[in-house]
Amino acid sequence: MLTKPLDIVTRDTMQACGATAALDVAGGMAVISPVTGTAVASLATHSAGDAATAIDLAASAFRTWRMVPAPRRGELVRLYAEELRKSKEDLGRMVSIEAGKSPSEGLGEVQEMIDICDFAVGLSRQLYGLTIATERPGHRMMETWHPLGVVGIITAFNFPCAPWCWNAALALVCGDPVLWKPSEKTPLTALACQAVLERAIARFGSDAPEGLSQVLVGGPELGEALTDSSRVALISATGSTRMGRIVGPRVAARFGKCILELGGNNAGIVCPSADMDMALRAIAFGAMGTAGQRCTTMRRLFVHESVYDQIVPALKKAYASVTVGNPLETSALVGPLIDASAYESMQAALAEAAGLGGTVHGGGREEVGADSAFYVRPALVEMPEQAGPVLRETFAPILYVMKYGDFDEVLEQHNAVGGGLSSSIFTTDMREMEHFLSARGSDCGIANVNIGTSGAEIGGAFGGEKETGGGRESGSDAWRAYMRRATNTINYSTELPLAQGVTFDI
Ligand code: UN1
Repeated sequence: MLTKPLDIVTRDTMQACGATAALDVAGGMAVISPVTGTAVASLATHSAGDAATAIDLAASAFRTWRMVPAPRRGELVRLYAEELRKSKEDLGRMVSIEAGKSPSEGLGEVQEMIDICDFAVGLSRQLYGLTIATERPGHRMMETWHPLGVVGIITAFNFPCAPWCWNAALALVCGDPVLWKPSEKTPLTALACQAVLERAIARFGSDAPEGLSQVLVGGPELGEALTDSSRVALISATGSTRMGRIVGPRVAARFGKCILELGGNNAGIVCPSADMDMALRAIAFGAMGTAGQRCTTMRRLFVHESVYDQIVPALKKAYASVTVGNPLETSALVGPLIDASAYESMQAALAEAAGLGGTVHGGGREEVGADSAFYVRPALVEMPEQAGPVLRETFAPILYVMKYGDFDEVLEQHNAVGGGLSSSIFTTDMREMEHFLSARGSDCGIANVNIGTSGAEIGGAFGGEKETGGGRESGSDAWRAYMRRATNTINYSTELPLAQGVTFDI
């Protein structure tokens, strides 16, 4: 049991991070912890006017920051990684309080922030451009990467800090100030991350301009202010496909740039040759971890008919026995849903699945503490076919299981949904594996073999296709989205030959 009420634990944790925001503003925005379903803070919010002022400040910070050498910018991110290491326990606890994650998953999210900072520090010396052969004698052609401008970052409740940091760490080394609009459900974690960054900025010194990183707390009007401002060069938005359908066209209308990381409808395929024990454990984490509230959560499972009676009973057992409980007071593997509306969408999807002939195992409410907290037993649903709710993302722990016979057909079924984020195959057959990873295989941004759909490392590019939005964040060459490319042609000869053999003699 916690020795203090949750609002006091919250206050202590925020203080330990160095966050000074008033947490008890009369009439402010209530921050509800899904752990208890009760308010842990009441925060002042920003207005659209405040957002405009923040954009002004960020735009002026850009003028300074873009001229600071990239390796020096990397030094700020290096200091941030140091501060994050010091505050890892506290930030992890904030994630657990606000998003309801188990301590291990809360800490894991902070570790993702540390990892991307380390990556970005190295990157600050590797923002390479190409040198390109020219057709003209005495000429040289090259690409230069320049800072892009202010980056607006919109994040979702389920990962209240890591996706911000994937964006912010890269943006900062690339020379871009950041403006963060966190989910209204998880503003405290954002304020805590900002406070920890401010400690790094204080150590870094005066090269860091005022307004280099700012947080905007409040409702959708703040996201709109960022989306619609021509002074915000890039919007990186993580959240639902519904949100992406609003943000994408608005940013495109002003020719701004966008990175969209939206919903997924991620599937696994269990082939006859799979290592069944390994598959079982991977599916359990992928489908039930974080109470099914990851964009990478496994939501569909195709099982070959020859092994269906082997793996499905084992899965049913795991679903019936997995521990569901208060993540701050027990070692439960599955914590709460974020709120009542998540619970209602889950129940609606289960009822719809049953109406289509699905057999639902689990999925009911578990009494854990107050009525205002929504804990559920994860649901395993055996479906006769891929239809109804199986075709869409319900942000809750529901795994729809279907039988397959033919490998080519299952690949078609796998790709026959809107989401295109993550995917897995469980097989020890090399041909199946390679087909799954080939051009006619998984159409997702992430395609895995013998691991689940979730829990990606930061070193790879993260994101997906189709209704997932097409953006890529985090590792690999995702940094290019935060910079603008200039192609430079330099003539060091005494002649002026024109390309393509064109003549123009005056
Ligand atoms: C998300 O759910 O928005 O791959 C991000 C994963 C994590 C990131 C999830 N590294 O599950």
